[in-house]
Amino acid sequence: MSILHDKLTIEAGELRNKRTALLKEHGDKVLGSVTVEQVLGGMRGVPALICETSSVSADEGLRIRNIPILELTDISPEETFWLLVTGERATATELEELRKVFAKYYAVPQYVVDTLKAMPKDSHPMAMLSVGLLAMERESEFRAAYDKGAGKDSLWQSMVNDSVRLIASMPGIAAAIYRIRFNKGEVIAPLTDDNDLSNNFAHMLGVSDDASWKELVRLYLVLHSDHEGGNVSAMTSYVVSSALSDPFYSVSAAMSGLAGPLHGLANQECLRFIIDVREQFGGVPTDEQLTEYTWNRLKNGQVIPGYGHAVLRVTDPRFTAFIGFGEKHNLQDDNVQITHKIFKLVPGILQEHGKAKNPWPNVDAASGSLLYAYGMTEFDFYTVMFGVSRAIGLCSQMVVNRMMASPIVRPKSLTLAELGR
Ligand code: CMX
Repeated sequence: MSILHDKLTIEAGELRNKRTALLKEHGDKVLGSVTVEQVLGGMRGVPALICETSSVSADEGLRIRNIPILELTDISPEETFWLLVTGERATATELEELRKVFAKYYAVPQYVVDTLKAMPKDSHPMAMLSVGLLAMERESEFRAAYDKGAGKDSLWQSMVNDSVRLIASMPGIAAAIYRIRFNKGEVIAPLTDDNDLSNNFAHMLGVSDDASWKELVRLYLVLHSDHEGGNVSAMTSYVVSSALSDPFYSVSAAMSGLAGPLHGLANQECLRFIIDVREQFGGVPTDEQLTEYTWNRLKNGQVIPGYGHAVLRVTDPRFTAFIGFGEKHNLQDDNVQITHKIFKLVPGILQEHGKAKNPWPNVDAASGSLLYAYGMTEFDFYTVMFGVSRAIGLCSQMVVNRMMASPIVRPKSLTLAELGR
């Protein structure tokens, strides 16, 4: 992947120098203290990770390389990858080159398709995604380079190659899962006359020929790509790859974390919630009906999917972008209307309920109703769409960490008795 290698070689040296200088000059500086509440509370807010690719603030949300996500809603997934990994906007020539390399890998190896076909018919699509990636691990150039004795300062190069291969293969793996798992007919081959990643993904899914469907797939892949380093999927791939496991292992593990209902599966759960509401009330409920329904759910100890966030304290800008897409394309079916009504009522209810620190919607609250509107009604699949996008950020973070020659992750654990003392 010479075009990226050329771009990143100087950067890799600079990153390693910066890291070494920080360690040497400030290695003993104290960043803060860790409270018992943080140890018992999922390490919330403990500053313990480096992430160069993106940041998430409580009052604004996602910035990719310091650019607010709402300023990036017109770019492609390829541009997103380039920006995440290099910190710069790609030129037209760089993008064209990158697309050519990606396009080599849109067709998924037959053994991966066969592996997916061999899985039981009731396998969760996310389990299939993790397995599909693990099956591809034998393709890893990173592992081959390590086995041949590549030094730690050069390993990032084979990690770039694996990342490109993995990101480019994800749409084909995901589309194959969609078609196999939901009896959609034969797996569809990639386009021969178009190198664009999201166009190929939209085509291989076989859901719709509408130009705005392609636009939604593109937007979806950009918006979910990265969300700094501390979320479950990013931290999982960071920890796994810190052991020098290659990107296929690391992203497969991250997908298993993304499959959790408190993380990526929330978009599936969100649409299930919307459909439950629609079925219960035979359409769009009144405000009173939805309020009562929401309270019953909360009293039952269930969360409202798509609402709340560990970091954000405002409406997720990615939710805003999806709502904007629905409005631009005049999507107004019952699910979309219920999504709007939930947004109108649920924040107030969650505030009154008084538990959630953030009553506002996250990215998952709107995306499902849009996919559904285009005919992708199998909501068990939605987290796979998320995963295809998130792999872009996970790989970018891993490449940058490998450029820095980051060490193996090994925090200290305590027993409850030790903590008590
Ligand atoms: N509905 C009901 N209760 C909620 C809630 C919601 N949407 N969000 C938070 N709460 C509750 C928590 O369950 C917690 O209750 P307990 O004290 O009984 O355990 C309390 O409010 C405090 O939680 P918090 O500090 O506000 O939120 P956390 O950082 O612990 O968790 C998150 C964040 C996202 C897991 C949580 O808001 C949630 O479960 N939301 C619904 C699921 C969801 O949308 N997940 C997707 C997140 C985006 C992503 O990662 O992809």
